[in-house]
Amino acid sequence: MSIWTLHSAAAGITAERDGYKERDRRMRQINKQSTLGFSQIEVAMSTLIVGLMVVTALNTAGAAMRSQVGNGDRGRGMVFGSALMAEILEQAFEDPNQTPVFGVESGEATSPVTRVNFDDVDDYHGWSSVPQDKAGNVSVSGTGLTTVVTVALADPNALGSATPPSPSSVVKKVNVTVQQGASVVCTLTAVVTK
Ligand SMILES: [Ca+2]
Ligand SMILES: [Ca+2]
Repeated sequence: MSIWTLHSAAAGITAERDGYKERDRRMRQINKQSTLGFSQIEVAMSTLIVGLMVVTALNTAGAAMRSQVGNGDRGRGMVFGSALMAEILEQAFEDPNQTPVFGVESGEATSPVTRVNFDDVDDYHGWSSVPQDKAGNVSVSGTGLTTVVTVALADPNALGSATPPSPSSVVKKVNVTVQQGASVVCTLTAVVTK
């Protein structure tokens, strides 16, 4: 083997080794870029997942809080609605002292408006006020609530009807509704007869 041949072989080995080095360098660079890209994707996904978890937790907490507020309003509504209904049911079917009319009779209206002179069931028709007793004392615990009363002659054969086909003069249906703003928190219904 000549010196030239040995030199050429050595040069070939060197070139091949340099080629391997270059390939290794590129592979390391590609791996580094892949690792960097993967890390960025992981961070983005983690941020998204954490964000979704926070939103879900806030929604759940908000729903629980609204439910608690709703239950509290319903409880208060039942207390004031029941008290008002009980007061109405204690009254006479029609005015005991003067010629009965549907609604308040002469001299029963007061200013400021109270129920102090109401003495029959239909005197309460159209009543709408913050919770207060018959004398007009407003209940602090009823803040935010409104009590509304409707009274109407009812058809004993269609008591559930909002527009009774044959209303009787001896049957009255009383509705007491308690509202929180525009939302109804409870409704009580009673039927009274003469
Ligand atoms: Ca009346
Ligand atoms: Ca009356």
